[in-house]
Amino acid sequence: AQAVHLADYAPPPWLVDEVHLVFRLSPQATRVLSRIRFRPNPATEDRTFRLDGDGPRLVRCAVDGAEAAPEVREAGLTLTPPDRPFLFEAEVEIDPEANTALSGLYMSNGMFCTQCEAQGFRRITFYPDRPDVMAPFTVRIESDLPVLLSNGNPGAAGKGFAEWHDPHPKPAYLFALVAGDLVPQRDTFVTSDGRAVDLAVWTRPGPDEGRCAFAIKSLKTAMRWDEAAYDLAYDLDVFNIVAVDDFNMGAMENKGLNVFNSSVVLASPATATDDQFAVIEAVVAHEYFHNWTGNRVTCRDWFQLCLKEGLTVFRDQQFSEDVRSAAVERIRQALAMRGQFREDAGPLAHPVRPESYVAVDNFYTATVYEKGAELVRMLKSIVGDEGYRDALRLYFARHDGQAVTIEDWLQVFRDATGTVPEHFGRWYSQAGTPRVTAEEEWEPKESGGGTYTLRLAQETPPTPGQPCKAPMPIPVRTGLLGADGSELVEERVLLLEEAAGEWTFDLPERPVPSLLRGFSAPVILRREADDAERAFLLANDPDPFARWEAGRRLATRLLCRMAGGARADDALPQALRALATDDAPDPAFRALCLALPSEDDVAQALHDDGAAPDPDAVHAAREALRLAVSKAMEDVLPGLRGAMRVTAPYRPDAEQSGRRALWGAALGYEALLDAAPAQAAYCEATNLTEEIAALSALLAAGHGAAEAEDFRERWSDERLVLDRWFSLQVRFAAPEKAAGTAEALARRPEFDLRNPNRFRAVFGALAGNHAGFHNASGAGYDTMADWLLKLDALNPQAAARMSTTFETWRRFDPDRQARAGAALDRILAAKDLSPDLREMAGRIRD
Ligand code: DPP
Ligand code: ZN
Repeated sequence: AQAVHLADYAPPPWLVDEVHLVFRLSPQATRVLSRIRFRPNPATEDRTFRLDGDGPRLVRCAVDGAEAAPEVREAGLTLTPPDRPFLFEAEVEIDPEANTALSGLYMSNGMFCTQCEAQGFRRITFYPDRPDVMAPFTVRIESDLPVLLSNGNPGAAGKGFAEWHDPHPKPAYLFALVAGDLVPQRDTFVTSDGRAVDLAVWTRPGPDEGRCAFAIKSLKTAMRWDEAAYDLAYDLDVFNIVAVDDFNMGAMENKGLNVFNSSVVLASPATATDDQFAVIEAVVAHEYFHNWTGNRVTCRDWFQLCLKEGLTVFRDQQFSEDVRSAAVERIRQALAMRGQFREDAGPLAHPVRPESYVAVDNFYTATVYEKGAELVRMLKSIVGDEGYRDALRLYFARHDGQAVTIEDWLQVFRDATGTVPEHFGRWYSQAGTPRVTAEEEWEPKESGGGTYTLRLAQETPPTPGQPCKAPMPIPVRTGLLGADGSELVEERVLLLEEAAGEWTFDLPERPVPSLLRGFSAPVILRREADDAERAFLLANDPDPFARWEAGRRLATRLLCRMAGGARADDALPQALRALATDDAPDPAFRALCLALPSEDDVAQALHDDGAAPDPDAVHAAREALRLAVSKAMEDVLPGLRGAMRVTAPYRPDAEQSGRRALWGAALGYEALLDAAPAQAAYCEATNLTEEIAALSALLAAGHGAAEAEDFRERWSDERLVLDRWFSLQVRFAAPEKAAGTAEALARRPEFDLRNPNRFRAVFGALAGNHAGFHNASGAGYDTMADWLLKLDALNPQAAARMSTTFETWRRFDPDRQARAGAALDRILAAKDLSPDLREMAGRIRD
């Protein structure tokens, strides 16, 4: 497989005016008949006619009704086209049942379904499978299955067939088809301009039918929100969502027919946790928001993926901030960005807009999604709310129905606001996390008070292929606090545009600076600060993110010292105790503060300091600190748990889930001292959130074997809940046992290599067991490599994605590096390795 480069982009020689598809469904031999109207693209002289096609067997083909004999090679079809618009017709055969890659048309539990992003459509039939070719689609599905769905609005239907018409021109990656024995949960939404839209969430008959209410409610909330916040209304008569068990990603925004991994759509209090409800709400909104940001305005090519994903993630973040707690959501987003920082710090670092790829599916990353969203957020903070609103209005007015680029996106901001910093585009082209260092100076005045100078400087470390970086505009939201915690000046956004900048303030007293409030830029702030100052900010900063971050830094520094042999000191445990018992902050916020940084975070911090982290020492340090916090809070934990216990009927909203989160955090600390409360909580649990919190508390404290067995037996028929059991087994296994546990679980009859959720449950958890995966024996690396290879033979995309578990291997000591390197070499040497996994393992190994 060859690399594709952004610089090589050329417009499509042929455009498509109309697509007509007929599907004669059959599990092993589906026939697809296509009629495609092509016309020469006036924007180019090139008339090469080549259609992508990866797997379909060509049965016959015609040009303007006359039989044609195209050349069909592995990756496509070519023929000599007439020099005018023409009708291309083809009949192909495909085998959905043999499609274990879950890309294109495949079977899941007897249901036909599709996944076409990014390049699945070419596995269905021959087509110019690139996002800048957009066309209206008409689809006829022939099958005896009771429910036959595709994009757009329903047309004629009868015994054994159904027709669909999607009037909105779309790229092939947004095509979808679903057929099966499905049941709908229906609702109606009336748009702001008075059109009724039929909504439905489709599941298999059975218990899943009762688990759609929350998704439908979330969908309606999202539809209303997009009208109010962005003035964007829905544009078809129907909106369908289908839950599918075997799915590579979270969900897919196909026009009018979203297909969802069942784990992000189905929920009931007994079978989903609060966190899962929150994810469902966000993902339903995300996919819905794509209807405008992605579908109506799409990407010119896959290098522009962040154009739709960064913007749509930002929009779903805004939505969650509005319907939940903005402060808590922002902290969660910052936590997600730690994963992006990790990516930026390792061999897989790439710009938000990459410049080359082998398998585009390997670029559905934290950098494109999460950092992409941060760039939109920064733009908004730089141009202001009004400027942002004007820019987005212009974006849709100018580009509706088009496939565009990041240049088009930035131009819209320039034209609408005139104020976009010159070098903002570097954020899209330069990889790596900028380091911002802050230095300050205080010059007292004789008249009292003094002059405070704040100097900021930026530097971005080299990343693969990018040794030198230029400065980027960085908005640093800043507050200056007095000794009593009050704000000495009004909060300001300092825009650091050059390598260094300086700001002065006349102040009545020397301030404590609160920098990067609200996580105003995706950078790492470097500032010499002592623990006392961090403790002060943790106690006093009015900005919730900065407050949380101060506690986080305090804990990370302490854990780094402890990993080097120091003992736990009392400052952090006492600060957490004070916070836990302070009734003023939101319980969800307090729960987030009580969660210690992960072992991976600590390892990364040590690595940033130039040390090779010892995973066992990091693990031991974190365990010791958890125990120290428990002891410092011993007398307040039962009271806290009692106060936070929710007795009202279950609601998955921010208020109740925040209380349950703090309840669970207290229970977790308590379990380290006494298992009885968690054992009782497990027995008394009235919902899955409490059940999992209690079970996790027990397992994390070295108990819970009987409860885990009970959990497995009770939930053996519930695929999604059983995933949690698989995951907990590995996550809480002792480091030396983690790899063996994962291996044993993968050999159980309930383990199904064809189900990506189950694979992630086991092997995602193995990677999440930091000391287990990086165990000195190398067993974690070996087991991961074994199973990635097994998975790769069936599902290359899923295997390639999971291989990112190796991305931190260079952090560790030479012995571990040798073992991880050997595991990667074994992957790279495997016969019939997919291009997907080869690209990833190769980039990681280099
Ligand atoms: N486009 C999907 C999403 O992120 C992923 N395929 O919504
Ligand atoms: Zn998306």
